[in-house]
Amino acid sequence: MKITNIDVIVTCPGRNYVAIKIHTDSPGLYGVGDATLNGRELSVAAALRDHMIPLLIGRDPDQVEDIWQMLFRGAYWRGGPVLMTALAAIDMALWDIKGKRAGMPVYSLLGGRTRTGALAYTHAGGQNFTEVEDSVRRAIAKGFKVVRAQVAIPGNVGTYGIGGSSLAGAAQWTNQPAEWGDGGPLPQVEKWEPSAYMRTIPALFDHLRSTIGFDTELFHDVHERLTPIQAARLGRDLEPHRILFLEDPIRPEHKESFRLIRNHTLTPLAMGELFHSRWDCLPLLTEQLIDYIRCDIGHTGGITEAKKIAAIAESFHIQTAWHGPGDIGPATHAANVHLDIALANFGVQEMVFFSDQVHEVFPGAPVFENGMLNVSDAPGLGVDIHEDAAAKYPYQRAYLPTTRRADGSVHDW
Ligand code: KDG
Ligand code: MG
Repeated sequence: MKITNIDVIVTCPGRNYVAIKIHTDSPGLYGVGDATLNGRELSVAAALRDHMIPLLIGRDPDQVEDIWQMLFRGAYWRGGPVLMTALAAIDMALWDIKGKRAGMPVYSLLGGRTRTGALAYTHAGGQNFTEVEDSVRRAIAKGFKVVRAQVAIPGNVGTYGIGGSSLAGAAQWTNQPAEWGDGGPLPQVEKWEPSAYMRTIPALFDHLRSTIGFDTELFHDVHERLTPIQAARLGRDLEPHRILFLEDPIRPEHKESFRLIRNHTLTPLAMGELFHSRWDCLPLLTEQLIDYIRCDIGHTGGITEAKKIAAIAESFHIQTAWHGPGDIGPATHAANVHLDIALANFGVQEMVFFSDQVHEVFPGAPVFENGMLNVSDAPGLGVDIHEDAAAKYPYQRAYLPTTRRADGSVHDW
C-alpha cells in the first residue's frame, strides 16, 4: 500500500482548525489527523505542505514508527511546537488508516479496552466565588465528577480561564477587547500580579469546599505564571482543600525547578501542555516530581510518542491527563480518548463540548455521558472531515492573549 497524496485543510468553524487527510492507493481508504496549533495555524500548514508531505508520497502508511523516526530524526532539525504538531497530525492519520485497514478502533490496536470510559473534566469559572460555585454546580448537574475552577483576580485584568465555557468556538477570553493593528486584530493584553492571585486562589477553594463539599474532585490551572517558591507556597496553602492537582504551576523551561515545589508541598502536581517530546517530560517523570503528565498529544508527535510517554510515566506511578482544550481539533480529542481507555495509567481527561459548526465539519468527536468520555467502535479514530463544510468557514487570523505585569513588563500568559 502507498500514500498517494495528502490534503491540508484550514477552516474556522468558530475558531481555526487545521486538519490533514492522507489518501492511499487503496480505494476509499484515507486517514484524518489534526494539525491545529492555536495562533500559529498557518505555520504548521506550511511545514506540512512545503516540507513533510513531499517526503511521504509513495511511502507505505503501515510503517508508522519508521515514518515518525524519519520525520523527527531524519530531518535533522527537530522538535518545537510547529514541527511536532505537524508530525502529530501525520501520526494520527496513519493510526487512523491502520485501524480502518484492520477494521478495529485505534484503542484495540493499543492493547484494547482497560476501562468503561475516560473520566472527564470540564472548566468552571466566574467573576467572583459565587459565580464559580454556580458554574461548578452546573458542571455537577451535567454529570461531571471532576471540575477545574478559575476566578477573576481583583486588580488584575482579563484573568485566564474565567469564562467558564467549555464550548469550543465560544470566545473564551473576551473580557478585554483585542487591539487593532494595520493588519487586523492583535492580541488582547491582560494584566497580572502575583500577590492578589496567591491570596485569592486558596480563598476560592475555601469557599468551594465549604459550599460544594469534598465529593467532587476540584483543581486549578496556574497557567505557568508563578515562580517555584510562589508555587510551593500556593501548593502548601491548598493542602487542606485536597485538590486533584495544581496544573502547570511554573513556566516549562527549567524542569528541575519542580524539585523545589515538590520539596515543600503535598498538593499533587500536573504539567505538560507546553512540552513537545518525551525528553521534555523525562526529568519530571524519572524524579517523580509530578503526579499527572498532561502533554498535548497534538503538539507532541501524536499517538506514537504519547504511548511512550505514558509507558515511562507508568513506571514512576504517574498518571496521564492529556491536554484537551477547544483549540485542538476533534481528531486529537479522539486520539486522547483512544489512549485513555487503553492505557493502564490513565488519570483524567480534559474535554470541551464542540459547537454544531465544529461537528458539521468534523463528525465523530468523542461523546460525553455520565462523567465519562467515550469513542465509538468505528474502525480507526472515528473522526471524519467534511471538506465542503470546512470550505464555508475560511481561516481568520487570531492570537492568544498576552500578559503584562503592572509595570508593563512581559509575563507568561
Ligand atoms: O492555546 C492555549 C490553550 O490550549 C491553553 O490555554 C488551555 O491551559 C489550557 C488548558 O489547560 O486547557
Ligand atoms: Mg492548562
